[in-house]
Amino acid sequence: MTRVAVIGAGPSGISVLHAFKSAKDKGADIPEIVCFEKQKTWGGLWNFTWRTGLDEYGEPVHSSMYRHLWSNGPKECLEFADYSFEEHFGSPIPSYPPREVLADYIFGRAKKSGLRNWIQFRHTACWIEYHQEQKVFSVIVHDLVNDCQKRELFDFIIVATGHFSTPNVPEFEGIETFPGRVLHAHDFRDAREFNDQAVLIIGSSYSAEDIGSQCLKFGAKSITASYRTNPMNFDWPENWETKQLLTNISGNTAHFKDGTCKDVDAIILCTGYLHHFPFMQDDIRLVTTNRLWTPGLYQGIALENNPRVMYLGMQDQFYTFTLFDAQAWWARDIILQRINLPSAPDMSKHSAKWQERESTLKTDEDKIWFQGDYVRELINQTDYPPLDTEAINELFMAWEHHKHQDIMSYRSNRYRSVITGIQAPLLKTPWSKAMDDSMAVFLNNHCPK
Ligand code: FAD
Ligand code: NA7
Repeated sequence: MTRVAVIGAGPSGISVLHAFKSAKDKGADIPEIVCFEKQKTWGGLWNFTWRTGLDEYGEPVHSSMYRHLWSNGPKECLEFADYSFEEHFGSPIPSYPPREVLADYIFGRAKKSGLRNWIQFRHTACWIEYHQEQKVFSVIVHDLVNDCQKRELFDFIIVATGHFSTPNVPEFEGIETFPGRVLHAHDFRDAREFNDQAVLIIGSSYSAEDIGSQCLKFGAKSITASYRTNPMNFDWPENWETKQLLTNISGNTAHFKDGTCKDVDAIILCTGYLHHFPFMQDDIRLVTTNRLWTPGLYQGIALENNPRVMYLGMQDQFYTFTLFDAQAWWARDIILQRINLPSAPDMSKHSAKWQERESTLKTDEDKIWFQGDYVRELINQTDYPPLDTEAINELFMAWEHHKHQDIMSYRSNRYRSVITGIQAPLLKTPWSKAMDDSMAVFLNNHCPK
C-alpha cells in the first residue's frame, strides 16, 4: 500500500488530512497517511504557549503567537469552502476574531472530519532522505514522550511545518550592552510587559504593525518603528514615530540612519523568519525566502527535482486557510493520480511564468490578485468546493482600504461571507478597548446562547 508521511499538523497539515478524508468519504481508495506532529496537539502556530526557547522536551518552541493576538485579516478571506463560521459557531460572529476563537474554528473542522487518529503527536521528524533505487523515503522520527527514535519508509512526503517559527535575528552594533529587554517577535507573548515603556520596533511588515499596536493598546509609552526598505504607511497615533534603519545602540540610546536618536527601554526585532527544514536531506530541502512564488516548486507545491516531495503553505501569505486547502487538494490528487505531472522542462516553464509575474508586482493589491489567481488555478484542477476568489480579492481590497483609513480601529469593520452570503455582525467592543478577549467573553458578547 502507498504510504504518505505528512510532517506537521498545523492548518496546512490538517488541510491535507481533511482532503484525503473527503476523498475517502466519497468512496475513493486512499493511501495510508501518517502525520507526525511535534507538539502535543494540532493547530500549529495557533496553539498559544507561554513558553519561549525550548519546550519541556528540549525542542524549539514552535508557536510565534501572542496572548492577545486577533486575526489581522477578515475571517471572510480565510473561511473554508466546506465549513462556514456559522456552521461552527451556530450564529454569525464579527469579522476579526481573537486567536482563541479562530483556533477553535480550525479545530472544529478537523474534529468533525475525525482526523485525530491519523496523527502521531509528540513525534518530531528528525531526518528524511530519499533512496533513489527503491524510490522510497526513510523518515526518522523522535518519539518525545518515550524518548526513542524510529525509522519508517514512505512513498510520498508532504512537508507542512510552516515558516514563521525560526526567527531571522540580525545583529546591531551595541545591542549586546543595551540595558533593557531585547527579543524577537517569535518570543513576544504579552504586551502588558511593555506597559509604560518606550519600545523600539525593528521591521515594517505584519509583525511590526501588530506588535507595535498591541503594545500601545496595553499601555506602552511610545513606539519607535525603524524600517530598512519602506516605512509602514499608516496614520499612527501621536506616540508612534517612524525612523529609518537602526545603525547602532549606545547605552539605551538607539541611533538611526538619518542621524537622529531616541532613548528606549526595550527592543523588539520584528525582522521576519527563516524557512528552516533541518530534517530534510540537501537535495530535497526547499531553499527560499518569504515570497509569493517559491522557486523550484511546481504549482507552488511539488519539488521540481523530485515531485514525490511536496511542500505546503510555504508562500508569503495573504490567503491562508483556503490556500492551504487548495494546495492540499492538489497534492492529494497528484498522489491519487487524478492529476498528471508534466515533464520536468514543462514544470519549470510553468513556474518561470509565475515567477516572471511575481517580479512585476508592485502594490499589495497586485500581490493579492496574484495569490488569488494562484489559488483559483489550483482549485480549478480539483473537486474542492467552489470558491469565488475574485470576491475574496475584493474583500482584501476593502481590508487594505480600512487599514489605511484607521490602523487602530480597522477591526471594527465587517464583511459579507463569500461562502454563506451572511453579513458579519458589528464588533461590540472595539479591539483597542477589548482587554479580555477570551473566547468565552467574545462569544458571549456576540452570540449568546
Ligand atoms: P504552522 O501553523 O506553523 O504549523 C506547522 C506545524 O508543524 C506545527 O504544529 C509544528 O509543531 C509542526 N512541526 C514543525 N516542525 C516539525 C517537525 N520537525 N516534526 C513534526 N512536526 C513539526 N494567518 C491568518 O490567516 N490570520 C492571522 O491572523 C494570522 N496571524 C499570524 C500571526 C503570527 C504571529 C504568525 C507567525 C502567523 C500568522 N498567520 C495568520 C499566518 C500563519 O502562517 C497561518 O495562519 C498558519 O498557522 C500556517 O499554518 P501551517 O500549518 O502552514 O504552519
Ligand atoms: P515578514 O513579513 O517577512 O517581514 C519581515 C520584516 O523584517 C520586513 O519589514 C523586513 O524589512 C524586516 N527585516 C528583515 N531583516 C531585517 C534587518 N536585517 N534589518 C531591518 N529590518 C529587517 O515577517 P513578519 O514577521 O512581519 O510577518 C510574518 C507573518 O507573521 C505574517 O504572515 C503575519 O500574518 C504574521 P524589508 O522590508 O525586507 O527591508
